[in-house]
Amino acid sequence: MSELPPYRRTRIIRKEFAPGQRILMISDIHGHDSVFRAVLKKAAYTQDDALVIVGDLLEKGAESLKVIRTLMDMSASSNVHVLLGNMDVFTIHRLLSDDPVWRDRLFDKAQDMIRWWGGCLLDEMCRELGITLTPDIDRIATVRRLREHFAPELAWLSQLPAILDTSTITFVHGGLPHLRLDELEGAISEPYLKNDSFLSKGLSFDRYVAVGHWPTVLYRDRLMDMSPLILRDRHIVCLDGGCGVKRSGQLNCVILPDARSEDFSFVWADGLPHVRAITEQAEGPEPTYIHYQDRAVDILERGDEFSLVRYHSRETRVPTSALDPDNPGQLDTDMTDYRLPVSPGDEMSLIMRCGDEIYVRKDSILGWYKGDYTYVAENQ
Ligand SMILES: [Mn+2]
Repeated sequence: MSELPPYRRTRIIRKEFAPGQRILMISDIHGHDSVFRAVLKKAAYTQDDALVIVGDLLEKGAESLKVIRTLMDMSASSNVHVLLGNMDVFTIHRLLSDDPVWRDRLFDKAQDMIRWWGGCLLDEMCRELGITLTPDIDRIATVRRLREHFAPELAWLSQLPAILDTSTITFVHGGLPHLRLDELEGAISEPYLKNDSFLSKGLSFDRYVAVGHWPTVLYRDRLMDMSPLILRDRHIVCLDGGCGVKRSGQLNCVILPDARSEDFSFVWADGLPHVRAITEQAEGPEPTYIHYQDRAVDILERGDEFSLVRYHSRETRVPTSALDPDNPGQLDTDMTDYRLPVSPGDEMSLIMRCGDEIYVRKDSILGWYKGDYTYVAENQ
């Protein structure tokens, strides 16, 4: 325990929001600076609002460095609170640890991250210094230069707390076993930051716990709904709309008019093109939701655009492009065949085209639309 660096220990900030102060909570920005700015705009954010960023600022996007600098600036205000997520701690540790295992992980993962997410913090930092990330790069010398040049950013990240505690809401990236926070303080924070499928643990609390980390869509069983989950009986708020983790994701911002209110609302933003429906579409039959954690299928008929598959005794169709080329019989993503109810004028985020249909998100719900549409000039 003694050699644990401070950023891996549970640090807790305690404070009270001012009466009448709006509270905005956002998690899992994951390197999406422009989407973060868009969601603040949609929320009509002002500096009088309390803003809580519930961890995972970094990676799975191409603007991690921008997110760090945006939040460094904003958190000069006492109304802005930024918390660590598991991805942030991993990234900081990879950059700051002298353990070669962690340093190698930083470099070994970089190319995959660039391929999957269009960038990674290491690459962004190198680019700013005019360094090209080649396979034979001198890792020790590179890290030394990055630590020196990005000392302010790394120092800021390293001092972020894991938990923000108030008398009505406690904020933490992953989840908590209980609210006796004194018992958690100073301990390794990883179980509270990387608390997978927190809701499934069945816990409830006597005041609200607001978490990110686990996309809410993973808790849903019928429709692929990315909106926040508000469980009033258990006092849990799940924020993560899957921004960065999946192309179909959205960045949610949950809003409370006052700390003593339970009148939750939310806005969201994404980086996708937006379209407006021209033709009506009736809702389809009972949809099949192929869950990410259970995405094995039997391929019955492979087509150019769509393929017919069997999933848990149901026949459904999936875009052929969603079949994992390296893993026959498995999708490389979650998927639904839901035909959305759509009225002329409805706005939707365009995720992909397949055949003469489009896969969209409308009102936080994923599904298919086969009709005429126009592009909305300005996203948001
Ligand atoms: Mn996370």
